[in-house]
Amino acid sequence: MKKSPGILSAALATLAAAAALHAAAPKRPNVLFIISDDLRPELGCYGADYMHTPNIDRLAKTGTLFARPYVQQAVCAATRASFLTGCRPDTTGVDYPYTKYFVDTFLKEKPSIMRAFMEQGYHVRTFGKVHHGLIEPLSEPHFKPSAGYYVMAETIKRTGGKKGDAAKGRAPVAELGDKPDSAYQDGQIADAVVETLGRVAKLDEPFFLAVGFQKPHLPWVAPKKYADLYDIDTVPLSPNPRPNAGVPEYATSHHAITKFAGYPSDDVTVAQQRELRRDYFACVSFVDAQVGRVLDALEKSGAAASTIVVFIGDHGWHLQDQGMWGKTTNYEHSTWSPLIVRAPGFAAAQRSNALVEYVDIFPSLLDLCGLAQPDYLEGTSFKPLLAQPDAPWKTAAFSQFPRRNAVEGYAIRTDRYRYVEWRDKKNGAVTACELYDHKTDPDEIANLADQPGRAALLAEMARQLHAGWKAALPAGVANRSNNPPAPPSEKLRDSENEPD
Ligand SMILES: [Ca+2]
Repeated sequence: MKKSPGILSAALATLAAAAALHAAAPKRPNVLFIISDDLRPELGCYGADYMHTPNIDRLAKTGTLFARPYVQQAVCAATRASFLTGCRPDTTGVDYPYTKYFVDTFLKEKPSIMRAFMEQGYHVRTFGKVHHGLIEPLSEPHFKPSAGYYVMAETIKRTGGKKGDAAKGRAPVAELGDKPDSAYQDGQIADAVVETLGRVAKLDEPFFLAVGFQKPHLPWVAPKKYADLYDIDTVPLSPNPRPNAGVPEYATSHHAITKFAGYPSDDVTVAQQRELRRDYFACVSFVDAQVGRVLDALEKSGAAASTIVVFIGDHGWHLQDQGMWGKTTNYEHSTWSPLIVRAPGFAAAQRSNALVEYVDIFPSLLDLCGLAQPDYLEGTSFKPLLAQPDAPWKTAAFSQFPRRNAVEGYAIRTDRYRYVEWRDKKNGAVTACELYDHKTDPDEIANLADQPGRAALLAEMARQLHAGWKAALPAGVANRSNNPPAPPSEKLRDSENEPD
């Protein structure tokens, strides 16, 4: 379009004024947002002393470890649609794959956290698996690794190197090769982040990098050196390896591992359990090493002191727990996933036992960066917990999981209990309840819902679940993440108080 000189010069003047304003304003903090796929909090810093996770542990030592974060729906697409938009699964409408409505309508009206930061002046790039099967146009192109799921020739020959082969029973559940990190997807992702950090740290505008490592999602493919960190004979076994008694079959329904070659659909032997757990742990240590490379590059870039680092999973996993190898439940093992936050200006080596939710991440990052908050967000900024980790906080965290066979489960985790209510999708009638007491049963083995003398407790749990997430917010926190507006400067306040 041809512009008249007058319009052009006016536009330039506006740009110049904006640039002057930008130069005068302090630069906002950068954000390095790291996601690890299917990562349960079985990490050194979460108390698993047999794990080799020195880099995530060192991040925790320099930031705040949230001991009890919960995801809203324990499967890749649903949890990502939720935490990337700051809305809960019933609002996004995403259960398994991203829906056309979510991509074409919802995300246009309610932008992802990446787009929200880009629209507020950040340089934004994504790497690997951030969304589930969606790549958004951002400040620079998304980085997709070129490595396949399997990297060794004999495996590739056997399976064609495609994940889809798992469904045909041809692909192995694990491949531990004598290969360098950069032969694997997550190694290539770390390479790209290291390169990008070196560039974007020099930009005038702040950066937001969303880094999606793809392990420890199945198949458990990683360099062999990470498996060698573990002595298979001492790999701990699940404390609750059998399905819970007295719960409906649909409480556990997903046996992801049985799609792969060589593993039975029912009883996995103790030797197999140790081997499988070791393979998962190897992938966790592999991701940990890539996190270390990224953190080192952040230090080297000179931007570490002005960068917020957030590390999360996307949901947990059952490693034989409740008889399951997979996710997609309303249990602790699926809904509990890590959250570590390091933000400039807050103390190091902190731990918060507050109940927080992944839906809180979006409003928290906007809050920490001083950015505008959309009014529809369904999470709550946990910034106050960085200042005071033991501040009174939410009374419950909410999760859900629908089953395709006509029931849906809604769960709350309170300080002491997990309560799950399964309902008929058509009429809402309660078909089953589960109640676990974490004070006496942290592994969620004994369902108390059918035991005598529990009626009052069950009624109270049901009341809290039905009251919903807004009723569980800390006192004094509105159902918006916004902190109160910043108080006026001292000078302004003084002048306002002066009598005329
Ligand atoms: Ca996942």
